[in-house]
Amino acid sequence: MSKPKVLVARAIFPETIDRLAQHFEVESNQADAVWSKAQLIDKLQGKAGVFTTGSERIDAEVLDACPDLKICANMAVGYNNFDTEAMTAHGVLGTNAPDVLTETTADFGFALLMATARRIAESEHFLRAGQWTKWAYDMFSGSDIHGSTLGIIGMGRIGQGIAKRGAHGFGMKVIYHNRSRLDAALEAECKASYVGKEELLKTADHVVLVVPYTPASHHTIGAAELALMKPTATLVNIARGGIVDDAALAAALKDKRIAAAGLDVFEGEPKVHPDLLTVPNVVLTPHIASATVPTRKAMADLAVDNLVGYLVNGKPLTPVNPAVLAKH
Ligand code: 8YV
Repeated sequence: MSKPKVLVARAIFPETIDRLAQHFEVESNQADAVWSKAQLIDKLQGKAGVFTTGSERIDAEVLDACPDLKICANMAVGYNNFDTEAMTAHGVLGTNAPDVLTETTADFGFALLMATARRIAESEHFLRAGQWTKWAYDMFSGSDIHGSTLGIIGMGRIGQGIAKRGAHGFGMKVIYHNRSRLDAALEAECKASYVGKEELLKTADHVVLVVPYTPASHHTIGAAELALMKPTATLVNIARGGIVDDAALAAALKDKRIAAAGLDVFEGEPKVHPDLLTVPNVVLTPHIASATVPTRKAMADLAVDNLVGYLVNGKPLTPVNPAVLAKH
């Protein structure tokens, strides 16, 4: 019997390709070409599965044009690149890569918070530019992390990881806002108190965003929300581009309406709003929150496990639209 065909849409670890090749006829993109939608559709012809990253949009147009497709396995916990409604309607399963990246991403969220509040990137640029000629009492004074109030918007697994780091490691008071309140045991574990969004924005010294991107979470932070924040506050976005109105944020940073921001994700990335590139009080990183070798390998492995689980054994591990399974 011939093996099912799968496409790997982006360059990935050679061992990931080797694992897939044990079960499938694999077409890969190790040259890491950036495909247009038409090219993706062309490559998907005859493929039963596709290994995607957050960069490949799977929507009704793709699905209509690829009738053989059965599963899209995302090497990402976020899956806003999937039109899950259209996928379910077409009987195409989507899977994501949760859990394996939680601690690594929480580490990074905390690192970005610290770099932002303590002005690490800005001061390093100053030093490299040869501008450090003498010490000064107010040179790059930032804001404290320890003992301050950490506000987390989006209290899923990664948000909880950041809460624990803040509360247990740095003695922070943790407040959070989420679609639904955590149960009492989890709140106690995270030492976190539930508050409304407005109260969080008004009282937090540091606001960290970890919400999934949906039409409802688009511009969770815009000009009105930034206006509620303390002028000394920092904002960190490790969630998705589009959760923050980047133009409004750039204006707020320029006018010092908030102290600083740390951004790992951007509206329309890899493009970055030009005004963000010119303000000094922002730390910018290229969507690397999950980027450690073991974690990226674990994410890739989980995507492979989902492809094998579904196409070979009929049992995917982490489906995002399980309604497709019920149809069988
Ligand atoms: C990925 C991410 O690296 O998991 C996610 O949702 O944002 C990142 O960890 C990125 O989406 C590429 O797949």
